[in-house]
Amino acid sequence: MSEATTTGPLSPELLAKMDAYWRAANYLSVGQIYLKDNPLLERPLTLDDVKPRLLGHWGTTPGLNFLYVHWNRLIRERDLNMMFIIGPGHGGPGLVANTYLEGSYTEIYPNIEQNRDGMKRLFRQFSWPYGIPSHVAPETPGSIHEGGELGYSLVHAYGAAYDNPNLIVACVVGDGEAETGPLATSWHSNKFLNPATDGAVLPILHLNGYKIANPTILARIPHAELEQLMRGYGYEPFTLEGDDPAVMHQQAAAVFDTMLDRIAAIQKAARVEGSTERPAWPMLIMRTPKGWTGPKFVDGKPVEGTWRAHQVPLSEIFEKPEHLRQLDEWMRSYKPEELFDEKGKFREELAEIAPKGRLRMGMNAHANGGLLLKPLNVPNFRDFAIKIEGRGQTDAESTRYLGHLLHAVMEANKEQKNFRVFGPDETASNRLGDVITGTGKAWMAETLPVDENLSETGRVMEVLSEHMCEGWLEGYLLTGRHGFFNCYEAFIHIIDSMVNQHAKWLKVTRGIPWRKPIASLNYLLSSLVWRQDHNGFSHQDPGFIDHLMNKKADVVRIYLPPDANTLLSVADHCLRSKNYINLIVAGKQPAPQWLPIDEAIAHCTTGLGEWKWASDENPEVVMACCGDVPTLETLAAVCLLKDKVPDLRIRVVNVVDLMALQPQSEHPHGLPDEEFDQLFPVGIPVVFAFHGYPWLIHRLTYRRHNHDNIHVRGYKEEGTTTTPFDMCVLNNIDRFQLALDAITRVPRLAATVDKAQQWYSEAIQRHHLYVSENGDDLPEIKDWRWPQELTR
Ligand SMILES: Cc1ncc(C[n+]2csc(CCOP(=O)(O)OP(=O)(O)O)c2C)c(N)n1
Ligand SMILES: [Mg+2]
Repeated sequence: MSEATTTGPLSPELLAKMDAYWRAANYLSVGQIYLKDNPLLERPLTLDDVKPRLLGHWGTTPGLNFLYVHWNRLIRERDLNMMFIIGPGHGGPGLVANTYLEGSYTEIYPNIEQNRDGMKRLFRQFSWPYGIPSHVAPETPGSIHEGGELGYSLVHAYGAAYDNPNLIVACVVGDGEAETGPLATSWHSNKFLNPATDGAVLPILHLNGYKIANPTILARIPHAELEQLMRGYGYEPFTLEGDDPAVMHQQAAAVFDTMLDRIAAIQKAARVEGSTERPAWPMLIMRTPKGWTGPKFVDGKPVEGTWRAHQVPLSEIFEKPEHLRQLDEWMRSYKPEELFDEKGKFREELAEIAPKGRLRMGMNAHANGGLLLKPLNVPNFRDFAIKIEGRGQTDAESTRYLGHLLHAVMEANKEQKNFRVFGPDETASNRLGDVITGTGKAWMAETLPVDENLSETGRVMEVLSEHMCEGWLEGYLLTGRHGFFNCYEAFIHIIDSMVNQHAKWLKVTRGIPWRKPIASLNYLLSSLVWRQDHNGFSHQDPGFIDHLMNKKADVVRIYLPPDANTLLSVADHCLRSKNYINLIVAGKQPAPQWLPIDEAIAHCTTGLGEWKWASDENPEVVMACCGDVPTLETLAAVCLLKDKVPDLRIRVVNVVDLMALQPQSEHPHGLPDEEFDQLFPVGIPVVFAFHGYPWLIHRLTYRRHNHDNIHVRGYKEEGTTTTPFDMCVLNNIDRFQLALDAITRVPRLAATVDKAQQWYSEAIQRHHLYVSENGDDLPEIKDWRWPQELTR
């Protein structure tokens, strides 16, 4: 620290303590990366003290530690409710160090005591087999953001801040992270944040200049251009630049005081004076060296302030005695003897500058959202059911009924403000418009008379960025609220990677007793592959189901309700559930309605079952279906078969819960083998029409006794802008194909297969000619209804 007396808001005593606190955090961070013994450096370091594998990231860590100690001062002085989200989550040792220093780590993990032994264990466990991960993981107190996959810090921060008016979410954005698509767009989240009813996000662009091996773009454009960029995103940028700790502490304290005053003024204007202006929220550009306070040179090459500081700056400890010596010198430069007493306890006079109790960032309840989770009020979904008069006789847009329910959910939770609906500009298109009319859509930007339903208090969040929708929702859920994401089926893939990370988070938190369950992440996918009448091939991809299927069975649920009442039942279940990722795939186009509400509930409860009203006793073939269009085609195929082979005994089985197909050993929803065998008797052929890629059904049923007899039709990547039925024909999931499949698979009909093939070819030819000529499906296809006389 420079000897020069610096002026600023910090008294010399506080400045000295804050600097010591920062040194302690840096010391503990380096210790975690390197040491397995000798934590207080009570003797010269030897190779025996050093971990065999040096893993972790130093470069970003001192900057994070610097911020932490400054947040601590602000929390104490201003009594702030503050959370810290760290984009470069590889700075994990910093958060672990700080939560240890403030005491929250030991409270949660009592074996990591505040003494020499505890410190040794703290060091040893880091990046150690069965210890703790190198990143800001679910194991880290005070975190909701892992940060391993870069790009989502700012959306998570905003998601946490919405509807939390008293919360300040400090968010570090790595300057490399800032290059990612999701991060680049997430600055715009401020157009959706209402200073009157939401909390504040305090973004810090951590401009340490480098990524792993390259400079960052934002560090290599003129400062004025960077400021303009931030202004263009609607922020008021502040800058903190330098590397002399004493000067930097004073300047940081001054700039943070100003920024928090700005936040307070913005909130006062909105909350007391009734301003509805979109404010320019403060953000900080923090230009400090990467690997600040670390080794300046290693092997003659510059390290501090360069990309070489990214991971482990002295990496050849076992090969080069000079590295060991430098490590010893580096760690001693923090003066551990001034920071910890002879027992290894953090000195009282330093520890006391941290906030206490729940105000400590490691203990902030918002970062363990399950603690704050209030159950969602879900009105009785039966009240929104569609009345069924005759199977398949009425058409309805199933998702519209869900829209009614979501609207009611919104109303029922208006007071507790803990439910939002997210979507990339498709909520109305997905026929969920009812939910919008109630509360409006969040919007703090300009409005014009032509706009509809935009409101600064809107609770539907629409932005054309699946990343933002996903990230906001995750942040919202992780801080103890509820939500619902609706998206076109094909484009949900954009967030494949984000949902991976959320699934990992959920998996790990299940094994952490102090992390309380949070509300499930619920997706509705609509605008489905089979009905892309005006969009075509680019909009046809049901593969998100396959993607989610790879996740842990205890985290993922996938439902394909075939009509409105089953959709309502499934949605009710999902909205009430915890700690899952629920995927609901349901159509928005007018489609036949099959099940009265009571039957729908019973069907969804088992997840799959025989539709007795369409089935015969003692079946020779099982016609199985999953998804709304496959269900329609299957029932139409049954109808064709009844005409062609009147004595053929058919069983119709519908699957709502895809997971039920798996054996119980693979998934808790799996149907017991005996029940599966009753439904799909061994030796009886199954013609299975599936909404998605067909191979998934094989994967799920691979271990079932009758697997060899299961023949699946599904989407096989044949698509274009064509009629609904032609899409089925292109992918061989149409009624004619399914009927032919049944005839082909039933042994007693072997002699009729040739004739059936002939009939199939003629039917398909007729279809082709008609659609080519008329641009629409044959009336007998379009207007087909389940014949009432076939209902048992
Ligand atoms: C999406 C993604 N791409 C690539 C990586 C690999 N990676 C890890 S750290 C890093 C550099 C990060 O640089 P920056 O955000 O500036 O962080 P800092 O300099 O603070 O370490 C990269 C590319 C990643 N973790 N996530
Ligand atoms: Mg960087």
